[in-house]
Amino acid sequence: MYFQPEIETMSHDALEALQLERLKEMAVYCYEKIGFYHRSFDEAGIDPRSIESLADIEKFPFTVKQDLRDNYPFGMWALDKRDAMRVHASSGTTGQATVVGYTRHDLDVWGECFARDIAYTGHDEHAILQVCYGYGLFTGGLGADGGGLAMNCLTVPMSSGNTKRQIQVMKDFETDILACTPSYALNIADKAIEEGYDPASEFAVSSAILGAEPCSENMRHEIENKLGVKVHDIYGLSEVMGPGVACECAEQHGLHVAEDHFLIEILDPDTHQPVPEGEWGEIVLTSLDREASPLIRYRTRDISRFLPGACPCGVTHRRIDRLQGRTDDMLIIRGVNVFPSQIEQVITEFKEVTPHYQIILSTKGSLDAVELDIETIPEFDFDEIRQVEDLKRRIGAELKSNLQIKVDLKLVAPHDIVRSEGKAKRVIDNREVKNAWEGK
Ligand code: DLL
Repeated sequence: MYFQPEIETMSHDALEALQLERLKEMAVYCYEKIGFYHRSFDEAGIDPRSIESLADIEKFPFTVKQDLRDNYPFGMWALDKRDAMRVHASSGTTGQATVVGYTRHDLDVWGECFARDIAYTGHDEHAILQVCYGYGLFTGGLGADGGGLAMNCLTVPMSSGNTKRQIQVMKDFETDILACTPSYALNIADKAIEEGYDPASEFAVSSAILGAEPCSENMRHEIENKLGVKVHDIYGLSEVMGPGVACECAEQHGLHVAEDHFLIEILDPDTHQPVPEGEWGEIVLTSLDREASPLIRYRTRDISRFLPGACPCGVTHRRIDRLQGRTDDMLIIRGVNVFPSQIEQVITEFKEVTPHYQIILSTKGSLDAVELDIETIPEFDFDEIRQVEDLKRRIGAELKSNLQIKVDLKLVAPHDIVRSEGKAKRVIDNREVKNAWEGK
């Protein structure tokens, strides 16, 4: 299913020609309208009018989150703030917030991108879309909402939280598509089951557009089974555009990048050279038609890889794999690099535990220590000491053999770990020196 077949299925040559045309205009636009880019292109000795091929993008300097912070709030915008129509911002929990703008054109593009993702689920304008991403400066709620508007489908603007009500609405309104984070989808599913429903057979919901955080294959299956939905992973980020930069089609094998609006590179984070197709690297994105706050070569810190070959769904835009994590989420446990999503994949193999877990980092003496708390299922009997020790041993052995890591494992009772209504907090960092394990 396509929303804009003429764009989504265009030949790769035609797509590249479109990208080149847009890139040429965008480079000049940024140079002329944004002081930051004027200076940075001059410093790098780049003439924005010299672009001849898409590969010329490699000559341009990167933009990083700190650049947006240094130019807080509106210093990276290409127009006067009063000429934009919407502002979004990152939460700023790890530093100064980054502020981005959208004109009507930018909002239309965003709506189209999300509407393509709705079409990938097989639904059309008759669908009922329940948005349980948070509404506000976070891009999840309004981004999905804009997609519903563009698709012309009935949109239920729930925002996140009030899980009991989400379930009631999902049932009574006969929601077809749920849009929220994977951890919140699982939370909703568990709560519905606790209330005595079997959402898979009793609710109309058949698709879920889930993103904003990594989700292991096992957790995804659990959501699919409990809710009776097909999960479509969706990617986006406040700085570049909210949800809709890339999304999974019905094949559920990789996320098609909206390549008519974004030029994507996947680079080795150390050498900054493109990685070969199929190898993991950092996603770097360039806006091709953003008016309010375009970015050139934005280093996302997100890790993915290009999937080779044509997709059977017919969409010609390239696919990236589901994100492995972020370079700055990567933990180095006694010299071994590991992402929380890899730990999740291992622990969710065990039927005695749930996908609710937390990694707690602390300082012991002069060393960093890692505790992994995992919640058990309600039927698990903590009085059976041998059973508890045996499960800990088996999970520990699996972590060791799959990821070569050794952690201090704690099994905790159901509901000991706070449930997420948005992005789950998987890592709690209580270390004295926090950046000791920071990724590349
Ligand atoms: O999370 C935008 C969004 C909202 C995407 C709703 C999808 C759905 P930020 O809060 O700026 O924006 O966080 C962006 O979240 O750089 C990734 O590290 C992570 N992220 C986003 N989508 C995915 C995904 C929104 N599908 C950061 N899988 C990004 C894994 C994701 N991580």
